[in-house]
Amino acid sequence: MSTPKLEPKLEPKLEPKLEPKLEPKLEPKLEPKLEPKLELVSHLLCPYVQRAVITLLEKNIPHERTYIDLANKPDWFRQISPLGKVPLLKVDEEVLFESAVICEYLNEITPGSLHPADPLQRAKHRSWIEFGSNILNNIAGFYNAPDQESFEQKRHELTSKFLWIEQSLSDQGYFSGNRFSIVDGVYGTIFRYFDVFDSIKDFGIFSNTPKVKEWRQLLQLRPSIQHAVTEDYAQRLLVFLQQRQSYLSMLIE
Ligand SMILES: N[C@@H](CCC(=O)N[C@@H](CS)C(=O)NCC(=O)O)C(=O)O
Repeated sequence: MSTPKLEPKLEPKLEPKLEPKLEPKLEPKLEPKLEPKLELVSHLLCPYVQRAVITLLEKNIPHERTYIDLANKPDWFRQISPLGKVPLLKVDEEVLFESAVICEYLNEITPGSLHPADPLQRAKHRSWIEFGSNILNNIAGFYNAPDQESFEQKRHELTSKFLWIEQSLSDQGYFSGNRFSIVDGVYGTIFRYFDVFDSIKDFGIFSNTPKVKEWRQLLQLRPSIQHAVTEDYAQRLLVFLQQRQSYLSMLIE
């Protein structure tokens, strides 16, 4: 009897388990992120320009400033300024106009914020910034008033505007506490007018607003506010006021 030939028991051949072949993951090649080139088109006396400069300085943002003569606007400026006004911010090839928009943009592209985090508080700051623009119109009315009667009326308007501010100010230094915000910068540029008006005469505009007075003094110390204008700003403003041929001009000796 022949024994059946035993076939050697073959282990099933294990194919090595094939992992799906992965393509090496290609990371998008990171170009070094270039900061946009910023150029602020400015005017030496413009308070709206100063708002943008203060934001640039507070946020330490590299930029260039180009000053133009608004009485003789260059063609290149007319071609890129939809409202014919400064400030303009050139961002590489793009152009932004309106100081509020420019300040918000600069605030957003950099770390930290010069606005409160809370939406309601932030909206309130924006309201009082708008109020600041309204005060600037009153200031223009004040230095352009042709006679004593209209001058007194403008003086009264300014006094009542600051009574509103008195009621809205915090008790802790800056507008809404101990942190400097865009709204503080806006009023820093407004108070700068009064430094020159005070050199002409005491018009008593802050007589009943002790908190505003203190705030004004604090803002005078802020380097960004100090450096938002050239050193000859006060002298330039005085010459500008003299040229108004207004009631105030006549008070300048
Ligand atoms: N709402 C504008 C106001 C800017 C503005 O009035 N700028 C003035 C100079 S302070 C200006 O350029 N005026 C044009 C002109 O005088 O022709 C802003 O906030 O940027």
